[in-house]
Amino acid sequence: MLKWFRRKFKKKKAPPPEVETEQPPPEQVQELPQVEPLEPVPEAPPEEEEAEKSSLWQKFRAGLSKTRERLADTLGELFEVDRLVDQAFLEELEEILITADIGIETVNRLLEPARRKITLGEPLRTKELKRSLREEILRMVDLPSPPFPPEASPAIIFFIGVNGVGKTTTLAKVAWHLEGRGFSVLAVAADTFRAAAIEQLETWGERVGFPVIKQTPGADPGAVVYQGLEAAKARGVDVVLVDTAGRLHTKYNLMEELKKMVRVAGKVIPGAPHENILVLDATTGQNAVSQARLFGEAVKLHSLIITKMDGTAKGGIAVTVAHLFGLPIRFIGLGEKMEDLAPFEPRAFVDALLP
Ligand SMILES: Nc1nc2c(ncn2[C@@H]2O[C@H](COP(=O)(O)OP(=O)(O)OP(=O)(O)O)[C@@H](O)[C@H]2O)c(=O)[nH]1
Ligand SMILES: [Mg+2]
Repeated sequence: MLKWFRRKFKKKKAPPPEVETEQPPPEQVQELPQVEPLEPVPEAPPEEEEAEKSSLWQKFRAGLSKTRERLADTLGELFEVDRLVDQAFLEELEEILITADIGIETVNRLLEPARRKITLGEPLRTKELKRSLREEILRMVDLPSPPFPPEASPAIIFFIGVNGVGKTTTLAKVAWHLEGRGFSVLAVAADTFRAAAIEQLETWGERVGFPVIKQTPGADPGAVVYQGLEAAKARGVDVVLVDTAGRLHTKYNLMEELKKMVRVAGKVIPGAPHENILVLDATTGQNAVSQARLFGEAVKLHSLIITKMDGTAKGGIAVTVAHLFGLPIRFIGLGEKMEDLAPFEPRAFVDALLP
């Protein structure tokens, strides 16, 4: 837990003030159910990090309020009375989990041990089932994740995903987050497909304060990546964030374009890109699974960012994709502003899903 905060990182400048001052409205705080205390952190982090951590933690929990209201509350009713689990109980539980967009395959996997017990006529109490469900979901989302940003200089990160999932916005949020942690950031406008895409990234660059390497609309995205990475080397930048086009994942040539960008990056900086983040929109539901499959066939994916968690009660898709593809979730998107991004916290996430 909270490995992200424990990691030592360079501090060149103070984090943006909003991180420390932002608090959810008081009524939201009151609505939050009790959570288990955080695991003890071996070395006490400085006060500044402690405040930041607590603010991000609150943000994470507040952003998942829709999922919590719908799922945890419904499950709370189901599990309210401790009794023996029967077939009807399992069916109801299955339906609720599927409604939250935990895919059928994952739900089957979650409920399989309970089904086996019932079939064998072994007694199983709802309390026990609830505990094992929580443990299993936690295991599915608490995947080992290497440091973020990757330990390379410069570290090259690609933002990949279909149209409108939030790649460009998320890139800007990640830039803001990294700058707050003291890293210098440069963005590459490799979505040359639309002129508006380059402008959008530039606007974010001005707002957040990061330089953007761009070419004219319609330019070869591989050439922009080449130019961007050369610029990053020359300027001694810490992290390069590459915005890619919202390619239709069923169109062969667009996938080929993505593969080419990845190849170009590796030529300029051996080992790059160090992290390919698949950006998924939580509201798209099960379609996210086919997006992960298709992009994963084209390039190596390293991690996930799930956006628009603020707008949906279907946060369960995060469990499915992380579990099926073994991809750790780095952040979740909780709104449209640059500060609306929270590092993924497996335990808080499970707390939002389950009663
Ligand atoms: N509510 C909410 N909206 C978000 C979030 N992330 C992105 N958005 C919005 O989603 C819309 C699309 O975001 P973009 O960043 O342009 O998406 P994109 O993947 O870059 O889109 P293309 O460049 O067309 O492929 C914008 O209106 C964003 O403000 C989020 O976490 N929550
Ligand atoms: Mg975009």
